[in-house]
Amino acid sequence: MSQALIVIDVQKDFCPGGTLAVPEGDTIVAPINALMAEAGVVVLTQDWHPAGHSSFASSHAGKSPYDMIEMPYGPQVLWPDHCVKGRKGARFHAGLQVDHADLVIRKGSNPQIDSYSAFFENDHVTPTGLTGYLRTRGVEEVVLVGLALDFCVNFSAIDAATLGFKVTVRQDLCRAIDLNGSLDAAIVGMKAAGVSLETGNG
Ligand code: VGL
Ligand code: ZN
Repeated sequence: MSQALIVIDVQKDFCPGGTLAVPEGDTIVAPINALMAEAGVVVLTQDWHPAGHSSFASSHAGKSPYDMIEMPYGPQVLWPDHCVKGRKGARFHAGLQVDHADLVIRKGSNPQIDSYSAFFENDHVTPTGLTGYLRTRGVEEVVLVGLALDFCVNFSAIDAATLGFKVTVRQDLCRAIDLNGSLDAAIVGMKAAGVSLETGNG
């Protein structure tokens, strides 16, 4: 069965020095490069927001980063401005060997809806198109790595499992934000969805 490696959001803003830095986010770059070099289908995702995106705290008067608000599609964490399309922070980490990619998929461009998952926006209805790409390439199994384990990797893994893909998350090649227990909750949720969490090749 055909397998795809999906590398989630290994971008400057999610690495140390970025505006929404994930601790140790840069330490996974070299081993992800090695994995991409051996993978069949390689997909990179890129968080790609317009300036003033509704997920930014700066877009909401009186709100601070990491506050929660209610959006029409459910609760939403408010983030520091990050991954604004065209700006430096939205670029991939400089060490990521993007030449390995078959497809780069950008998400989060709708000003009104956040998009953690590589498959759907946070309304869980609007598709990114990735499902069709994977299915037409005969992919049945996906391996996920990247940032952040408790947000974009988590949502992508659960959607992939719900869509019927066999899903593995390489936990050693992810790093988490860990906001108010989000990491533990993500692990419980992924396991419940049938995602296998693995470390190394064993
Ligand atoms: C992400 C928060 C906001 C992620 C993206 O890539 O996990 N987290 N936007
Ligand atoms: Zn984002």
